[in-house]
Amino acid sequence: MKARVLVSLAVVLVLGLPRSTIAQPGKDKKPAVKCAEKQKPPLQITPKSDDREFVITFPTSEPENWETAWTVIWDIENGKQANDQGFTKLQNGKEVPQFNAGRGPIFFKIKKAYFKPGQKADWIQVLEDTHPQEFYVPYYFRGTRFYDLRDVGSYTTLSAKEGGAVSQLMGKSGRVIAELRDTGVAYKYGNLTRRGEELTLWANFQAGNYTYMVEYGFKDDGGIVFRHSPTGYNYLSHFDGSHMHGSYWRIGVKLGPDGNNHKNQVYVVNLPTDPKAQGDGGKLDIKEITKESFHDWNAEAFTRIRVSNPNYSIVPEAKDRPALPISYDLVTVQQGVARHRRNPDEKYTLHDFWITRHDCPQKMYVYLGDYFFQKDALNPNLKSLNQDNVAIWHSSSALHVPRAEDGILKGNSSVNGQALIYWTSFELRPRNLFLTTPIYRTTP
Ligand SMILES: [Cu+2]
Repeated sequence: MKARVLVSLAVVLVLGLPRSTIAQPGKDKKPAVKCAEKQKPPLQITPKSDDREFVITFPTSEPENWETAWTVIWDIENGKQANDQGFTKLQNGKEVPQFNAGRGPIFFKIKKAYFKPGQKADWIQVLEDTHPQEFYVPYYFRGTRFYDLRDVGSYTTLSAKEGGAVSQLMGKSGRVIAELRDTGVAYKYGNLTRRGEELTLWANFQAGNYTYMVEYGFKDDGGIVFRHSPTGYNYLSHFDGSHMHGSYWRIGVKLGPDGNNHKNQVYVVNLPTDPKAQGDGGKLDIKEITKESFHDWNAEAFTRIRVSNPNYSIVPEAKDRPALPISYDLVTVQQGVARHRRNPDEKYTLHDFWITRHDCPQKMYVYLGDYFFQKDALNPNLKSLNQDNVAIWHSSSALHVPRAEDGILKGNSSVNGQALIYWTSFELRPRNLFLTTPIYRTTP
């Protein structure tokens, strides 16, 4: 037994748990493997400070020989900070603050994120002011519904032990964990292969009986993965309480190096669905969005939203084409499309992507319907994007159909179990930020 306990951390990390260490039901009273000591991720953080900015380089196994890097500036903001920033609603001609000034931490923000696609490359800003702006939970077959961010919860404090094997509790308030993750095989052909890495920043929003996990995954290949998941204790302790967990995100994109990141262009990209347009001579349908507008995700067209910087290229021009501007594609991973039409205040759910200027006076996702429509007509005052920076508003939703595994039998209490986490996600994928495959190794 003692020998089992002494299985080295390295072996556990690399190979996973040897089968012989798994406790047999009813045989071992204590866990067979002790919790190994954690490693800290290799973040450059000012020691003993409330530093909310870090740099990480990849691959993390080669700190001298790194190839890509992220600089991330994050924050958790409270109700007063939100009100000071203009999170208001126009009511009878007056701007009414939407958060009680005493509300705790309600926004888990990436204030800025910069990616460096090579040691000699520029730092390229990607994000500016990105956060889940609402968690909306309407129940089906009854009238119950919750605006959990606007009206109810806040981000909770975490414990360092909740982090993975390579993790760190961040900030003075301890509401964020940074965690280094193996993301599996990044590419493979024969013996040319490597595993990918992601620095995940996560927090947990608690609203009464429910909580939401929120994650930002900064990948070694320049991608960013956005994830949300419900968990906690079901509001209704029976099977027929189906409900939607919607996470409504504001994704502020500002693409380019400092000093050259104010001009961006936005496109909606669709694969043509007409077979005639898919043959020889056909091409992707790429339309520039020049005005504040909404767009829908078409499953067959694999709709994505692209942001480009027309003034910054890494891939130079060639004989047969101009230089290729750097871009990021917002690619959504939909389990379904959550449309809510039962209540007049749910207009913001009627489209999948809303594009506004970055300085749009409407900062609340749930009032986007009021911003885009006046009664049922389009707001005539929607602005030209003018190739300025934009905010993309997008939701990721999970339909929760309660089951016995969600701890609802015998009522919702801590002794009976809780709803397991299940994720919704979407990604920002880099496009033409590299001259070749990121972190490619020709010698395995
Ligand atoms: Cu649920």
